[in-house]
This record gives sequence, C-alpha cells and structure tokens, in this order.
Amino acid sequence: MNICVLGLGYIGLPTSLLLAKAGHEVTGVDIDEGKVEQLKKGELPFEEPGMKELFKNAKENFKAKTSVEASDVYIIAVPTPLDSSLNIPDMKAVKSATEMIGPHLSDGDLVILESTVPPATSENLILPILERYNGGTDFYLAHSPERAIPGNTLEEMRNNSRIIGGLDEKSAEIAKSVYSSFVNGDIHLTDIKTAEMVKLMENTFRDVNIALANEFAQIGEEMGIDAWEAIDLANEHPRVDILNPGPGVGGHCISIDPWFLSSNSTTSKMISLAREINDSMPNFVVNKAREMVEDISNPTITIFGVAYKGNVDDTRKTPALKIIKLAENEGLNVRCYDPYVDEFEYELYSLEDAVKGSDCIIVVTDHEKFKEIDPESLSKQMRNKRILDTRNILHYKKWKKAGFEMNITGDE
Ligand code: SAJ
Repeated sequence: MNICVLGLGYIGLPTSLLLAKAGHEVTGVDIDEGKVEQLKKGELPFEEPGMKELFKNAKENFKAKTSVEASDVYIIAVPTPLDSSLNIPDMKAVKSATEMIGPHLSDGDLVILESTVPPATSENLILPILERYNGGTDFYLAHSPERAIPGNTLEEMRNNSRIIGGLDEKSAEIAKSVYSSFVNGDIHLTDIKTAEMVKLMENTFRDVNIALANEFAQIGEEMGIDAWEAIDLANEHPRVDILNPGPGVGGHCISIDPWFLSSNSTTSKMISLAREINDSMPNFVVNKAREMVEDISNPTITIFGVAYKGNVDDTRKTPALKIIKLAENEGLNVRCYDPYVDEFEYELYSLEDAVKGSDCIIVVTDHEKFKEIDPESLSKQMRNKRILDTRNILHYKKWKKAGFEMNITGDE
C-alpha cells in the first residue's frame, strides 16, 4: 500500500519506518523543514533502541516530505498538547493535518487517527472536515491509539496488543490489515469512540495509581513509616499493584491525557484530584530540600536528572523544571546534571562541575547511570554531603558509608 504518515515525532517516525520495513511505500510528512532535511540526510532526530538499524533497513521504502502525497492510507500522528491555562486539549495540529489530507482523499481511502484525543473527536472534528473534501463519504475512518512506551517504543509497537476503533466495521477491518503488517500482538476491534476512551483510561489509570503512591509517600513521612517498604509489602497481595512515588509525573502523555477525559466531563472528580496531587509533588520535593539546607548560607543544590523519567533523553513536561524554578524562587542556587540529555532550558553541567562545592544532590530522574556513580569520589568535591533521593534508586548503605546524609521522599 501507499501510506502517508503525518507527523514524524516519537510515534509517527517509528510507525512510518515499521510500515516501510514491512514493505509499504511510506511518505512521512512533517511541517518542520529542519527535521525533514535531517531525515533526508539519513540522520534521526531522536534516539530509541533499535531505531538506527530500522532506519537503515527501511530507507528504501521511506521518504520524508513537508507536503502530503496522494496515498491509499493516511495516518495522523501529530501532537495534541494541553492548553495549560484552560486544561483543555489543543487540537490545532490534528485539524490542520486533516485539512492537509482533505484535497488528496479519494473514494476507498482510509484515514487513521493515532493521536490521543478526547472521546468523539474522530466523529465530531475529523469526519466533518474530510466530508467537506470528499462529499461522497466513500472513505474509511479509524482511530488506533498508540500505546508504546518511550524508551522501548519499537519493541512495544511490534508486540503490544493494539486497539482499533472503526467508524464502521469495514474501516476497522482495513485498518487491521495495515497494522497486522508489523504488529505481533493481538488486534482488538471496536467502535471509534470506545477506542478513544480506552487510550485515555489507560493513561489515567496510571496517573491515579501514581498519585495514590505519592499520597502514601506523604502520609508515610507524616507518620514515620517507610512508604517504600510498605508499598512493596502491600504489593505482595495478589490483587494489589501500587506504583512508585516520585517527584511528580512528566512526559507528554500521562501528565496531560487525563485532562482530555475530565475537562469534557461535568462529573469527574478523581481524575483532576490525581493530577493535582502529582503536580504538587515538585513543591513537596523543594520543601524537603529547603529544610535539608536550612542551616547553610547561600546553599547550592545539584539536580540529578532533568529527563521526565529514567534512561530517556526526553524532557517534555519534566517535573525537574518546576523543581528548579521553585528552588530558585526559594533563593537556592541550582546546578543540573543529566548524562542522557543534551539540551534543556537550564544549563547542564558535567558531573564534576555540577557537584563541586554543592550542598545537596536531589535525584529527580531514575537513570540507571546514577546507580553507578561512586559516592566516595563525589563526597570529596561537595561542600556538604547531603542527598534527597526522590526515586529511591541509590544504594543507601554505600552512600551513607561515604559520609552522605541520606533522605528519601516517602521514608520516615
Ligand atoms: N512514574 C512515577 N512512578 C511510577 C511510574 C512512573 O512517578 O511508578 C512517572 C515517570 O517518572 C514519568 C511519568 O510517571 O514522569 C510517566 O512515565 P511512564 O513510564 O508511566 O509513562 P509514559 O508517559 O512514558 O508512557 C505512557 C505509557 N502508558 C501506560 O503505561 C498506560 C505508554 O504505554 C503510552 O503509550 C504513553 O504513555 C503514551 O504515549 O500515551
């Protein structure tokens, strides 16, 4: 098939390459000319395990462009960010991608929306735009939300089960034939609105679960109980599976998708409460850090990790940003270190420069590489040896032995 994928980001690009590798003729479209040029030169705009090799193998059937080409199938994989002043989704990119497809849409073509959207978006927003161009409505429409986790995208795109919601049965069936060319997992067919809802429910479930873990961490501290140990023990129960507390929820999915459900509803309570709890975690972290350096004049703190989660270079919606801004407002000097990230709103230092003369390290991201750091050599460079580990990833005894005063959020 000729397939045109609109949006060459974290989802659109790997999807394009997997389809190309499966033998389809794929045109990847992005409005970012720089990204298209980069791809034409054979460079990837971001890292993911296995991407380089896949790019090499898929190149023959893949081309990047800034405009849409007439195809049999169109896949929309553009971002749906949150309008943060109103907490409602911004559908500009989805609308404009649909408008770009319109003039090329012929009878029998299929349009698949992969972007995460509020329920009923496909029918209320996408369908009328396409019908304006193809009055005969002799085209097919489906929603197939992506479910792959950043850091393991390709593996999950191939092996996770997939949900496809069709405007009608035929739409779902044709979309299934597209995905089954590279998906090994089960493919479940449903109606289009249910598919939209399923995606939001998954990410909301995770957000609410993390909010509960964060609340347990705060209660643990108040009551002098190690919440980490308590959560581990509670998870021994066959029907309990509590996630980990942390410095807050970041990324472009879990920190915004729950709003896509609650902002359209007049009855939702728990979803926005969970968002509120997770968004308040940076304040909790900074309050703790401030207490830890209260006795020091002109204190400096070092942020370990600005990526939104471990082992990725992605800083979108990272809780680190709020932690840094709040800490600076509290009069703390802040230096950041992240071995995975190249570019960030704040200057990134080498490990040595980040800790030189520092009074307290705050572990914000659960990068594997932080576990390998030798506390003995760091201890010599710091002015005061204090650590706040918001992820509970460091080897407690080893760091204590090197003279560090250790604090873990959620520990008594
Ligand atoms: N986090 C915690 N505690 C935990 C787990 C995560 O604080 O126990 C934090 C992370 O550090 C991070 C945030 O939550 O800041 C989100 O990370 P994540 O790994 O839970 O999820 P994402 O946002 O990287 O990817 C999610 C996935 N959704 C689910 O697992 C239900 C992924 O499968 C989706 O495809 C992706 O959202 C998406 O694109 O929607």
